[in-house]
Amino acid sequence: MKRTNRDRRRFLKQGAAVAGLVATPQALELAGGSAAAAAQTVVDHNALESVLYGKRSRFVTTTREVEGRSHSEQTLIRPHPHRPSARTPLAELTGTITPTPLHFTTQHHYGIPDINPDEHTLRVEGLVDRPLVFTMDELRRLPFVSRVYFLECVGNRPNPRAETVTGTHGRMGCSEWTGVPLSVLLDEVGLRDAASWIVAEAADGGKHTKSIPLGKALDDVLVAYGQNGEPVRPDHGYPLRLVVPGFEGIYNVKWLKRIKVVDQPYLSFQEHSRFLTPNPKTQRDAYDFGPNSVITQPSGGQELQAHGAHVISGLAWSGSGAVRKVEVSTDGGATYREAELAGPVLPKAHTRFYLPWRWNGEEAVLQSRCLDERDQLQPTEAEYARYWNLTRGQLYGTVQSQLGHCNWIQPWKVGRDGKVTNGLEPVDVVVDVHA
Ligand SMILES: Nc1nc2c(c(=O)[nH]1)N[C@H]1C(S)=C(S)[C@@H](COP(=O)(O)O)O[C@H]1N2
Ligand SMILES: [Mo]
Repeated sequence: MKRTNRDRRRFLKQGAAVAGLVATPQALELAGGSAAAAAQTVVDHNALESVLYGKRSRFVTTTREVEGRSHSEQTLIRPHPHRPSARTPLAELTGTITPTPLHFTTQHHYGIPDINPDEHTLRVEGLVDRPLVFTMDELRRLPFVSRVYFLECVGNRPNPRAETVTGTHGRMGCSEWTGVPLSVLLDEVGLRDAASWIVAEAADGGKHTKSIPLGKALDDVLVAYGQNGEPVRPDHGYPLRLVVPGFEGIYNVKWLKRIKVVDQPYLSFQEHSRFLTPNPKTQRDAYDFGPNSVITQPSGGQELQAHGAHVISGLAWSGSGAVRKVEVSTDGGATYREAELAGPVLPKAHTRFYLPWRWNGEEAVLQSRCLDERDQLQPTEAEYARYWNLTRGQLYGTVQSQLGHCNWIQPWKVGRDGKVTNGLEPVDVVVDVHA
């Protein structure tokens, strides 16, 4: 296998040299690989192009994972077959920051607009004293902050039918966001007394629109133009997006063009009764994601190569603040041990945890649970179902956006052969928000 690859690479190099051209798609096809995979093999790290904009090693081929069957079955409307959404390959990542090109992306039906920042403006109006229109240049001249926050789609859910952690939790990422606190802009325009909500609107074809309580808007919401040190990329909202820390991803309006200050939530297309009427059972948690965690290593689809020393590692986060503690079980939740937190523990951000573990070759069920700074503990599937009075059939047969925040524990089972599989009891049907 290795030899074949090397032969292919030599073929590609020679072919390109003889023709004096970059390998054509036909040549790549001839070489037997997919165009994308083969293109990886001709990266010259000393080429000016590679030096101008860094390239990764050709031995690193991790990509996002395009949202499932919607794209093979073109008749399904959601999401649009030619405007793919994609998940973060969580098992391949280290640390807490999601590399921007691997950060999951969701664009519903309308695709990614190509916006010229010189022509883009943000209008702030409604129940204000001085409605204002900001150009990108004007926004960049205002006070700004850089903050690390996770961004998670409500579509994430432990899932007995998913084979990997990308399948269960790949609709999330964590970035350092840079931008103007929305409170600064609202201060500039001056709020009228009746102001109690804001409505944020996008410049995409679908005018993605979300209502956000004013208290949140004045708290920690950012109007962001930077992600991980560079401009927000087109798939994440270039040139401007809202970052609404700890809230569901859908609030984080990309390609932001208008903020209207209002006195009640607007029932836009993206709204849902659950977003607008806080559930008395959860009170202030109606918007914030609760405590959550998942083991990424080892996780579904991986294989332990040897008995002995391993490290169990994963991510923990909470929309309500910082992670206080993560515990890991290797016996399906019968006993837990406290994990180490490996690095910065920031509010509403991914926190990396690990626990050294010796695998003795026996079956093991690995799972983690997160306790957040408000002493909220991540529930098991049974605890979650009991609390909401749902059967397992309802847990997995209800679309996530109606169910709420699906933060119950996802176990992974290690077999005697070292293979890691899903540790949840099987179910026949899982209804998915993107299916
Ligand atoms: N304009 C616009 N903003 C949007 C969306 C969209 O379709 N259009 N999708 C929302 C949803 S459902 C999610 S989960 C996040 C995803 O952000 P990302 O693509 O940067 O990961 O963007 C939100 N903001
Ligand atoms: Mo989402």
